[in-house]
Amino acid sequence: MARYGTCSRKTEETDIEVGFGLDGPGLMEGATGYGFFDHMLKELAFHGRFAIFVKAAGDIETGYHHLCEDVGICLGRALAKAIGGGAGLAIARFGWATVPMDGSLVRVALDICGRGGAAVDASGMEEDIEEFVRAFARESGMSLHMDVLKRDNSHHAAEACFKALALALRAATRPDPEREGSSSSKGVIG
Ligand SMILES: [Mn+2]
Repeated sequence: MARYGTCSRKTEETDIEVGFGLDGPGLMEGATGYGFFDHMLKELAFHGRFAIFVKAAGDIETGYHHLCEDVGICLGRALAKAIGGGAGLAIARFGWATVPMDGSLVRVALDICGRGGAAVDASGMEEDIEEFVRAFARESGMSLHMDVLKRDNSHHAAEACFKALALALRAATRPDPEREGSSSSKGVIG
């Protein structure tokens, strides 16, 4: 069964349709209308071997805050659907990665536990992009820790954040064939 989730959401500020697949092919299709953000989502898809689809329109005349946050809400919900609440296939659940990009170094650790939240110390990352990360973690139900340990410039720091997120999320969403049922000792994720 394909591990793929979708989400559509329309507000007075944005109109968004997304899809998130866990099993390849490592491509992002569509566009948000914010070139740098698209660059980051492509990195997330490529290094995570995910399928990300995004169709987004928004009030970018006000800046990119609403757009980034709302794409995060939608992709987070789509990811949660793709994982399926942990009711079916057991997943590794935890993932971590430390990723360099030139002079920047980022550490990400995450737990797909059903209790979404982000502790982000991402000096150098744009606030709008950080807002995406927070919404994505919250709505997908992952506990995410993301720390920029070193930064040379904001582009490299942000890109290393997304590459580290991709590798950690890829590891966490891999099926765990040695486990039957839930990935939690409680019997349910959440
Ligand atoms: Mn780049």
